[in-house]
Amino acid sequence: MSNIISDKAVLVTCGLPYANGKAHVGHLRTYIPADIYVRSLKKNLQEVIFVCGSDTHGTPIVVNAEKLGIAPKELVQKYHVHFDELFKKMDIRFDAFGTTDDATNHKRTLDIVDRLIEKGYVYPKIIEIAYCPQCTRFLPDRYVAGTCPHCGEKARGDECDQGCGKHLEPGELKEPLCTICRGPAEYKEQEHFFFRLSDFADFLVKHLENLGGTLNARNYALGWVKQELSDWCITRNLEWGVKFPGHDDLVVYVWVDAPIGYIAFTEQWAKANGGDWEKFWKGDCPIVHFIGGDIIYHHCIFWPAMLKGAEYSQPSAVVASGMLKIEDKTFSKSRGYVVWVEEDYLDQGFHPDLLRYYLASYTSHTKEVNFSWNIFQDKINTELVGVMGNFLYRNLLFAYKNFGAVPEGEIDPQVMEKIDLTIDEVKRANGEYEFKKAADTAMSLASYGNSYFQSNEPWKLIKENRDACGRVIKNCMQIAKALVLLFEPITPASMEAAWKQIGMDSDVHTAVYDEANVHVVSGTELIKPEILFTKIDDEKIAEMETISSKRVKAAMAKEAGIKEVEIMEYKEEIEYDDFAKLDIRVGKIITAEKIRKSKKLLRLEVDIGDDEPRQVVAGLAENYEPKEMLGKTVNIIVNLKPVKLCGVESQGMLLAADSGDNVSLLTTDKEMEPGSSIR
Ligand code: B3M
Ligand code: ZN
Repeated sequence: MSNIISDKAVLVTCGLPYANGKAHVGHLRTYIPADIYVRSLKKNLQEVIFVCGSDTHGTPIVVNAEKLGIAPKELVQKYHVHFDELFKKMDIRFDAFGTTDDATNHKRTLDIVDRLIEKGYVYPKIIEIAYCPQCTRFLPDRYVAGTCPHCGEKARGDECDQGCGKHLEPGELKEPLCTICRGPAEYKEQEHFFFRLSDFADFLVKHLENLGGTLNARNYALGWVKQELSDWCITRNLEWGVKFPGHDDLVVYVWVDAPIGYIAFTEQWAKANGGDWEKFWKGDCPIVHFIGGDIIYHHCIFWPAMLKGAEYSQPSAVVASGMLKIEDKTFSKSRGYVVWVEEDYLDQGFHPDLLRYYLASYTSHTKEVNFSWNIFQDKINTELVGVMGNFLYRNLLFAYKNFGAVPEGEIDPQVMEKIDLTIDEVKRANGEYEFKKAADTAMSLASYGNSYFQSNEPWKLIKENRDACGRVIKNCMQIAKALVLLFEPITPASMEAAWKQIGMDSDVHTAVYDEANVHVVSGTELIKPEILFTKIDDEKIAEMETISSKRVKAAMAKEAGIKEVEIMEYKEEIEYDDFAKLDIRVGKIITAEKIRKSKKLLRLEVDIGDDEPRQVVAGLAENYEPKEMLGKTVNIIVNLKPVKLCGVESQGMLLAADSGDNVSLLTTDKEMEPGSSIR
């Protein structure tokens, strides 16, 4: 795929996190490589602007706020701050980090939507929308759950998240269910607005054929365009969001205003820094989107069509990362398959650089990653500590102890050549979004350094030929300098420390790759080096594995439970008076026996505080042995009309909980007198 090498500035964006929950390692699978890419471009003398922000609209936010009983604004504010701080802690440095609820984004969205309307790309249409008769409201997107019409898996209103991954239009979901009250939903007609996506099919084919980035994004999208594009419903019945012009009861679909956030954040960056946002969005400076592999459709189909329709520039590249899984389950915070960045990682005392290295170097960017604490430990201990850290420390310590400064000597042309080749290779790999290859190549220079040190035996030379020893060490210092520059994009904080240790007083973050060609200066004083990376011990990893596997087990149990209650339909609403008609009392079982001729029925006598016990026939023979029922305190309805079951009169009914495969008699929390009333 083509490298974005440009004499113009490049805009890099990251998919916007929904501001409705905490950051997990799955998020970082996209943001860390994007940050590495940006740092690497800068090291290659490329001007880059890096923007992102919180996605604050849409039903993921409103549903969560509603469940928590707070206003959407309050929810998004909290998580916006969380993400902003967390990215800083992970050394992911955006030039702007806004929110899609900012005035800039409302304005930009309206501008684009108005323009699309003006140009005839938007039309009204009556469609069927899921509606909940219990909650008396329309159910957009995640307010409704059901079955995917394409693959039959459980799905959300707007996407088949556990099955085929397809985007779903309103009205497509089968067996709709309200996610708030869990009752059955129905479809009702309503007017909505559609974007003429189908008009853009030819444009999209051309656009995608020239699109840079990773092949997964381009090829999936080309496949979709070549099938068939249906027009796209761009309005929703919500109060929270960007109002659809002229319709106060409608907002635009979150996938309209969320990507427009990329433009708004560029505008905000421009305003704060005296920059020009139009050179990207109306000019020809390249735009590179980093996204998760699950939102390719939105970025490669909806988004470029919308931009084209409104006469804005389109993205040059879409870089889609493979998803992160935990124990083979797709990361999902709502479902509980998750490793939190804060409590499971940073708060456990792990350095941000370790996770950055692991995520960048574990596997190629487009592949799925199965998060594993063991592999994390192994990669850190053998590579970062064993190869890179080892080379820097042994060389720097030797230099510091024996020379106190960068020694005199010539730089070996072979060493220079190795450095040059490595840098070229790393630049190319990063430019091709091959972050694993870039990390491995950088690491190979550390291995080279170790062999160079080892084979030249400076610890022997220092006794025999101090000058020759100095020459070896000076060459090692040159290798170290190149290594620090190469690793700065991956492990920036550690390389800041390493840069000082090799005697450099400039800022390693703004230093460029070309500096690796500048010879280290003999006589530069050295400070006592410190160990940069330390091994992660087995106990810590065992502890982390326990936390993870407990969480996954709990999530699986929760999922299994949800399936059973989900299909329960709710009965119609009743008045209090209806309830008050029931006479329910506490009773104690004094007799229990099987009824002959029946598998299910038991004959019971229940003391309800009267002179005479009540005779009750209960369908509990498959759940209880008669003798285990004796003496139990129960709840009994005493004013049901008597009925005869298997020839035995039943003068009441016991209350029991029933989950489908389990039945449990209701009893009282404290010892209660027979005859006490229940209300
Ligand atoms: N907020 C998050 C997601 O679906 C969504 C991304 C928006 S990017 C414009 O992964
Ligand atoms: Zn409902």
